[in-house]
Amino acid sequence: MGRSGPLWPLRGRIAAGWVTLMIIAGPAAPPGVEGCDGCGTVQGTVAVEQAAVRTEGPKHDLDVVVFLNRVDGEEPLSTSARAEMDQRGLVFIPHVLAIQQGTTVTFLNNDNDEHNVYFLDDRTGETLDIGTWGQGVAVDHTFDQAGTIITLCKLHLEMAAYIVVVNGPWFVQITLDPSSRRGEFAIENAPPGEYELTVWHKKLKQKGGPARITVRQGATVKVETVITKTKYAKASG
Ligand SMILES: [Cu+2]
Repeated sequence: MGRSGPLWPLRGRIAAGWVTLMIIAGPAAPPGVEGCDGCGTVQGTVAVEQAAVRTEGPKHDLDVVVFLNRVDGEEPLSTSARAEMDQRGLVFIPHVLAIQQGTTVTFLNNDNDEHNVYFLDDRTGETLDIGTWGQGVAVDHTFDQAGTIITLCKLHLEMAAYIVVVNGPWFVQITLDPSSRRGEFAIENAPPGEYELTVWHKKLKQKGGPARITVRQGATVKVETVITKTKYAKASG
């Protein structure tokens, strides 16, 4: 899931720089590192265990972000990419947005009502109000630090979205299959090295915590992961 079938054959052309197509195709293809000779692929599954999952409505629980962090001393990478988050029908769209640090997000208002945007850093509890504006207005904000930013509107308490900022280009956002509660992912163009693989979900935690993986030259690493309620997710060791 997470990759729309008809667009999939175009992926090679998207990677070659068809920026317009990439926007239409949405967040399925992570930027990776262009022309990464000898890089590897991390491929796997995400399954939900011992937890209820809401499968319908604008705030469903099917969004998952999988990302790699280098743990071998290589510096995190930044980007000047751009992304968008809309406010339409009293809903932030998308509900989950995964970006690389350095990305500038344009916050749009397509409703008749005014909307506010403020951020709550899930880790530090810090908040930042970037303002309140009316229909047709767009405000940019650049996210320079990795972390989960809960995005809220002070005028409509039911509005909430999650911006997952990762510190490298190796991430993918997928949608779990609503009947099986499972999803598959592939992260390409990872240079050989040591990584931690994190599965992010707004409510559930990765069982056993982030998984340590080694990417070898030109190889594919397979990883099966489980997300579950926090009380079942503790690492065993
Ligand atoms: Cu609002």
